[in-house]
Amino acid sequence: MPRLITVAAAQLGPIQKAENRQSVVGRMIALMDAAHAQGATFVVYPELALTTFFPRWYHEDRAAADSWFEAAMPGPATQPLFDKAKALGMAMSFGYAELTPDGHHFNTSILVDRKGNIAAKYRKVHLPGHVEFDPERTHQHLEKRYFEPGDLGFPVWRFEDGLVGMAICNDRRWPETYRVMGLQGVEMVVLGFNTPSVNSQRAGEGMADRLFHHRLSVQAGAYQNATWVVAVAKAGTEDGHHLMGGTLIVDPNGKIVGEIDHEADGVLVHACDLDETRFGKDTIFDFARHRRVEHYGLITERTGVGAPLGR
Ligand code: CDT
Repeated sequence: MPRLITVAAAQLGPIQKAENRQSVVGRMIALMDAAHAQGATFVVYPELALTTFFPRWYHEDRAAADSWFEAAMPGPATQPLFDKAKALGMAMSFGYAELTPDGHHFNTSILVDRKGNIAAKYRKVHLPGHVEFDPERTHQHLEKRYFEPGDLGFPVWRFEDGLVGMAICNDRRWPETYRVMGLQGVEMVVLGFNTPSVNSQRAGEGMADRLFHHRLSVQAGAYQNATWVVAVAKAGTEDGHHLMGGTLIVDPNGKIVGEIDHEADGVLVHACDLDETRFGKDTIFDFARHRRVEHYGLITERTGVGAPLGR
């Protein structure tokens, strides 16, 4: 019997600054209905799914940005999403800006089980961007201003019928993200992203390069750790700022099994056989047999580049 998770990558089209949570949750519920109609039992939404990608907007007063954050999950606006998931018996994952009771701010995603209970939480570790307004950039990317780095690491959970981990957007570019989960036997990584289609510090780097780096990172992470990866975009133009899209599902062999080629709300459904992870995990990426940790010390000893170890 194959161990199947029929997953829906539920891409959101643009969310304008003026669109409220109730409206976005309505769109997410419509996507859940579409996913359910296509046989999915697990629906994955993007990073910061409930609002526009607000880190592009500078608030001089840091506290003014708190209006983008959720102090409770579920809260009044998101409760209907949880109710719908429970009614349909759907598991889900989505990202949101988390404000903790003691005043901490994180870029967070959660796993919610088929009964509507939060089963797991992840807080984005690799925050891109900058703290202060940067006039040199074509657009701002103020994640380092509004969020603290995640404090929960990269755990993997027994979820649905497999071992599932989470990452968020920029995390997908870092091999450490996948390897820490790979060392826990991860079989499916779910991640949401908001990627501007232009590099704010390199105007010539447009959408083709951005999509190339996105696919390269996700496919490499999947292959090198023999895991499924479900990567879900927020896409399209938000108040004049374009997000590139590129929602895709990658198999444990590193191959793209499906991709969304538009910038609107839409679902990509795939029945992922978790046992397909076995071949890679038992052969070329059998970590216990092949890894040489005695040579990997620099990975945790150094953050940045230091002196070469050779002559
Ligand atoms: N949301 C997010 O992490 N976006 C980044 C943009 C990097 S450019 C500052 C990404 O890795 O796609």
